[in-house]
Amino acid sequence: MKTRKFIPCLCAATLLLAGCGGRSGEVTLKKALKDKFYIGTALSVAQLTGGDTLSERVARENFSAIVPENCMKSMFLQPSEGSFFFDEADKFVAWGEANGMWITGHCLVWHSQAPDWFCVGSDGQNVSPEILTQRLRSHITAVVSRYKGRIKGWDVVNEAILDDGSWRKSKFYEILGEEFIPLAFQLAHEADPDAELYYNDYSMAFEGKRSEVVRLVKTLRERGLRIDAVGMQGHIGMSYPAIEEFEKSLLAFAEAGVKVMITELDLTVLPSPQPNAGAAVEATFEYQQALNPYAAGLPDSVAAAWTGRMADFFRLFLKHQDKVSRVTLWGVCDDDSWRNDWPIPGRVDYALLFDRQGKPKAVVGEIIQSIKN
Ligand code: 9MR
Repeated sequence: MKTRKFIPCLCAATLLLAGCGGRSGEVTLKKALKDKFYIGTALSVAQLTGGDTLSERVARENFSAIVPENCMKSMFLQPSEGSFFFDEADKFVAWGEANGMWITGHCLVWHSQAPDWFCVGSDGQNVSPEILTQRLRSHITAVVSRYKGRIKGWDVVNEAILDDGSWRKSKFYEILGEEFIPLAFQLAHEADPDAELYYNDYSMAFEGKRSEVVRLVKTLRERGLRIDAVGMQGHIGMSYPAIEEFEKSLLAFAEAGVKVMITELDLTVLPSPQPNAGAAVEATFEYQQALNPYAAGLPDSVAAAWTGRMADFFRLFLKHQDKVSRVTLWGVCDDDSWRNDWPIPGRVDYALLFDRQGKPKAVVGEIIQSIKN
């Protein structure tokens, strides 16, 4: 079971808003946003198995959509070739159904958290295009058809394009070139023709990435393949990205003919040697005390700046609610966030909408109020 760190809360606004936590009859985030877009959260295995009842309750009461933080990645679903492990994913889907959630699957094809066997043979060499095609077919078909009609949308391919618009030289790319993406979309569609299909990536505000993702969407559509939305991961910081650049990308993707989803939203307050790294998992740094400034609590001034920036992003999503189909936070309460351990392990961050006691932060009240007005 996760041990929650108690951090004195210095933010008076949070106390004032403690009433918005989701007790029956109160206006919660999901009620307020009901006619706008889904408001989602990533859930981890601890929340599925009763090890974290606080986050489970907060998720149930405040969110209308869920995505698995880790348990549907290929290294967990198919750790060795042909042997699937669905126990946790099954629990995740059952929990989502029992609680009336829109369920997204994450993610079918990703260079990270993929098992070694997927792309490499026993000789240590890349497998042939034919073998990789067959492995993609059996993985995607098994996973998507297992949850046919229950998982409503899939992150089919995750993080294939780099910030400058060039392609990530993943094993999938080395073996199949750009064709691995259309192939994955085609296989997912064959396995569940009703499921929505998405391309998902971070740092989408970069111009190079924006144009290449637009090209990708257009190519898929020209080839008659289904793609419903682009997922803009929202791993943002206090100084990055410029909200105008984020908006340009949102509009460019919508213009290309798909919906936009903000898929992995979290706003770090912590300093970073590489603030605009997005979610590049390889960008990690050693712990230094000086880079963990809020371990004992978040000063009011910093909390207010955080609230302002998160509110600005939500204002943007609401402004474009005709284009945005879902906004998903990457975790429920601050303690859950991967941001506490990336890009520097062992820090105390405040990246999500609910604090370590499961209380909604000031911004939640602001979002609800702005919709009421
Ligand atoms: O939050 C996830 C974390 O628990 C894992 O250790 C990490 C492994 O790379 O993946 C995290 O989730 C990632 C998501 O699946 C894809 N976009 C970036 C997210 C943060 O790294």
